Amino acid sequence: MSERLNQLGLQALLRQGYQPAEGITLGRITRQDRQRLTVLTADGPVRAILSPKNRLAKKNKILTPVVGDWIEIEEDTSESGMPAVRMLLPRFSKLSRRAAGDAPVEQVLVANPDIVFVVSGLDQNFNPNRIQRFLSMAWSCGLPAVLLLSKADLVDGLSEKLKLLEPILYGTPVYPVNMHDGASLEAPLLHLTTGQCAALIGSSGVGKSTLVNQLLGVNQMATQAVRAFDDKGRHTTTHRELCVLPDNRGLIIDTPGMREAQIWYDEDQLRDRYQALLNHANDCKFTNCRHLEEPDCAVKKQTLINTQFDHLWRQYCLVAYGITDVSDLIRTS
Ligand SMILES: Nc1nc2c(ncn2[C@@H]2O[C@H](COP(=O)(O)OP(=O)(O)OP(=O)(O)O)[C@@H](O)[C@H]2O)c(=O)[nH]1
Ligand SMILES: [Mg+2]
Ligand SMILES: [Zn+2]
Repeated sequence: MSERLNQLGLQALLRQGYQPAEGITLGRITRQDRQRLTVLTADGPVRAILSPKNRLAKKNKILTPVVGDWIEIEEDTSESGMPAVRMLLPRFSKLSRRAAGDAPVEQVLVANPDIVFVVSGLDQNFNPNRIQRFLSMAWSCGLPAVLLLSKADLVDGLSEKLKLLEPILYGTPVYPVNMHDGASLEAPLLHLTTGQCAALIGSSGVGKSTLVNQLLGVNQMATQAVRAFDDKGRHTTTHRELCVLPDNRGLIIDTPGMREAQIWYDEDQLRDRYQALLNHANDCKFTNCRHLEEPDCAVKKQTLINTQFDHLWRQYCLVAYGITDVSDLIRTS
């Protein structure tokens, strides 16, 4: 398969056992505008459409491709002059949130990310509760997170702010950065390599698109100065877009600023993930052990101390044992 597809992360797909059939056009969605998709293939970018057939499937929730998805596209372009999506390939990860509204509905924001870069400003935007919710959004999808604190060039008192974050980080790497200064972005970029994909999330105006442009070396994403009198920003970016970084440094997906981090919990996924740990529950000292702060807890012993996943495990316990209301985690900022 082509070098280009490897840069897009093909290896992860092959590792899952996917074998492209002869003559198939394979690609990764970089942008979606309603029914129209931009897809990167071995031959470069092409435009494709969700055909009526796809839309029917979409109604039955079989097919809802999003940015980051791998798809196969038809050769035939007779329908609209554009090839249609032939098949959506299985995802190996996804970043989801709880969709707006009362019913618990999953909204997949980004397909197949390897890591989440949570971006937060060190200026007025700085808010440990909000940062915690953005981190939880990644963790609850089983994804590792890295925290980028932007606008380090504009603010004082960094060490006090870092101290405030200590209790919520659980081993999350933190990088104070200036999005306009490439050198300050070198360290966080080490979390990405060829074919690996980072999804950016954070409030509006924190510098997600500025980061992407800095890494690309061109102004591909529109950016806009935050209004001087508040820190709300203007939601400059309105679509998600997957960008290929130069020099094989990986992939990054820009997203629109989020006003609130609505956490999506896939109970089944979490239960599967930790079933192996629960198998040790019989060895806990107390038969009614909740695997939180109890002494001689065999389950806790199995988890890695002080890591992001340990934190996720604790949150799972909180939910599974009904100690607190999940809505605490879903609450808006
Ligand atoms: N001085 C300084 N300015 C920054 C930094 N990061 C971003 N900015 C500025 O902040 C403003 C907003 O940046 P954007 O990149 O548009 O923010 P965004 O997160 O993409 O916002 P949305 O698209 O609305 O979600 C721009 O004027 C940037 O130049 C930084 O680290 N230092
Ligand atoms: Mg933006
Ligand atoms: Zn226990």
